[in-house]
Amino acid sequence: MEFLKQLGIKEKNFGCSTGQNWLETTTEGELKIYSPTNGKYIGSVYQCSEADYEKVLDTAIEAFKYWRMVPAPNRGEVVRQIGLKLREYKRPLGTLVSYEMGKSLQEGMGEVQEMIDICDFAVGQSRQLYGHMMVSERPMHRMYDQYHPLGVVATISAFNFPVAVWSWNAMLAAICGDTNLWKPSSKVPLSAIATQNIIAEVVKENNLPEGLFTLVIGRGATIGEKILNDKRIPLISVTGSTRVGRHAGEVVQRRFGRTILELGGNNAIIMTPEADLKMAMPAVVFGAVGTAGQRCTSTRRLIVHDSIYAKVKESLLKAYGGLKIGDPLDENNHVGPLIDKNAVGDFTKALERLKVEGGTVIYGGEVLSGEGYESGCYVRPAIAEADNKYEIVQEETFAPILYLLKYSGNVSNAIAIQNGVEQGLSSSIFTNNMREVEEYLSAVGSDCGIANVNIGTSGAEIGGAFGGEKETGGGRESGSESWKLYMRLQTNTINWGTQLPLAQGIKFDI
Ligand code: UN1
Repeated sequence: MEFLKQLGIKEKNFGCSTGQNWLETTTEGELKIYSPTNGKYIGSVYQCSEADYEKVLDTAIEAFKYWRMVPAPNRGEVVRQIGLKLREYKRPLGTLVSYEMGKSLQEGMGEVQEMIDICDFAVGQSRQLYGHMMVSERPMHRMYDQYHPLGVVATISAFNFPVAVWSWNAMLAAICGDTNLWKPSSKVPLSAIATQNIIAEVVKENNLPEGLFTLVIGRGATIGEKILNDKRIPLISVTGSTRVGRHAGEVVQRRFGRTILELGGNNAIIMTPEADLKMAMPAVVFGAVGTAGQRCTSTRRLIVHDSIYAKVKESLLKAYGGLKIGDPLDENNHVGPLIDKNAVGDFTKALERLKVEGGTVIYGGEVLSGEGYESGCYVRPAIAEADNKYEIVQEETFAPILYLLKYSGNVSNAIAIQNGVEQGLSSSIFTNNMREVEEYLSAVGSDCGIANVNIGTSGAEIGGAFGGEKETGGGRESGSESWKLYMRLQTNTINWGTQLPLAQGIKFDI
C-alpha cells in the first residue's frame, strides 16, 4: 500500500524512538496490527523494553535542558514547520488513521486537520505566554507572574483519536518549552510511528537535539506504570476510560505530579418543543453514529420533550434506515467498524443489559456478517428507549447506541436528566427559545465542560478548551487557556528600594 510506504511504515516496525533513532529491541513481544475495516494484516510493532524507556526518557530530559532556553517564538517556528509538514502528509496520514482505526476517510483527514490547526494555534500562542503584572502593597516593589517550562510532558493517548489528541498536548507543550514522551494506544501504534517519522524530519532539518518528541509503544502494565510513577515526569495527560484515568490520577497525585485527565463522557442532546428539527436530526445522527460512536463526545442520550417525542422517534428511525454501513475508506458509507471484536462484544452486552433493565431496542443492534463485513467489527447502530436511571445508561459504552429519553414540563427537567450522570464532558440543546438557551448556559444549566446550542455534542474546534467535569476528570486540552497547564507559574516580587518593608505591615527591627 502506497500510503504506508510514504509514511515509512514497514512490515515490521520498532516501537521506541528517542526522536531520531529507533531502538531495536525485539524481545518484548510484537503487536500485530489488523485493520478493523477488512481484517487484513497491516504490519507489526516491536514493543519497547523498560531499559528502552529509560534511554528515551534520558534523551527527553537532556533535550529539555536545551529547549527550555530557546525563546518561545523560536519554538513556535519549529511548530510552524511541523504544521507545514503535516499538510504535505495529510492524505497518507489521514488514510492510515482511517485504515488502522476504522473511522471514515473524511474523519481521518479531519483528524490530521486538527493537528494542523493546533500547530497554527500554538505558533500564535508562542508569542503570547502572558502572565500578569500585579501592584505591590509595598513601596518600590514590583510584582509579576511568569510561566516557565515544566519538563518532560507525557501524553497517553487513546485508540479513537490515534494522532490528533496527542498533537493538542504535544504542540502546546513544545511551544511552552517542554519536551514530549508519547505512549499511544497499542491498538493503533502505526499511526503514531508515522507521525513520529514526520516530526523527526522537522527536528532534523532544524538541527535540533533529539528528545524533543519521543515515542514509547509498550505494555500499560510495565511502561505505562513506569510513566505514572516516574518523578522525572511532572505532567501526564491521559485520554481514556474513567477506570484508567482514576488509577492514573491516584498514582500521579501520590507523587505530587500533575495530570490532565480527559476521560469518559455520557453526552446528551436536549430537544425542546422549540427545536428546529431540520437542524437537530443530522446533528443527533452524526453525533451518535459518527466514528461508530467511539468519540468521547459521541451523543449517547437524546432527551426529547414528550410533545415532540413521537415525531422525533419517527424521523430518527427513518434517518437510521438510510445509513450505509461499510468500508470507511469508501466515502459513500456513513458508519465504519468498531475498533475490534471486544468492542463488538461490549456493544451487544450493553443491549442485553438494557433489555434486562426494561429498555427496548427499537432499531439496529445486530452484528453484521457477510461480504464487506469479514473483519467481524461491523454493527448496525442501535436506538433504544430507556430510562436515565438504568445502570447501562449511566455508563459510557464506546459504541453506537443512542438512548431515547423523554421529559415533560419545562427545560429544567431536561437539564436535570442531562446532568443526572457521573460524567460531564459534552452537551447540547436544540431550541430557538432564548430563555431556554440562557437557562441551559447559566450556573443552573449544563454541568459539562462543553455546552453547545443548536449544534451537536461532537466535533469541537481546537480553539476551545476541551475537557469535562466530574468523572470526565476535569482536565482541559487544546485551545483557550489550556496552555497554562503545560507550564509552571512563578510569582516574582522585586524590591528596588533601599528599605526592607514587610508585607501585612509587620515590623521586625533588629
Ligand atoms: C475524543 O474523542 O477523545 O470534539 C476527542 C470532537 C473531536 C475530539 C474528540 N474534536 O469530537
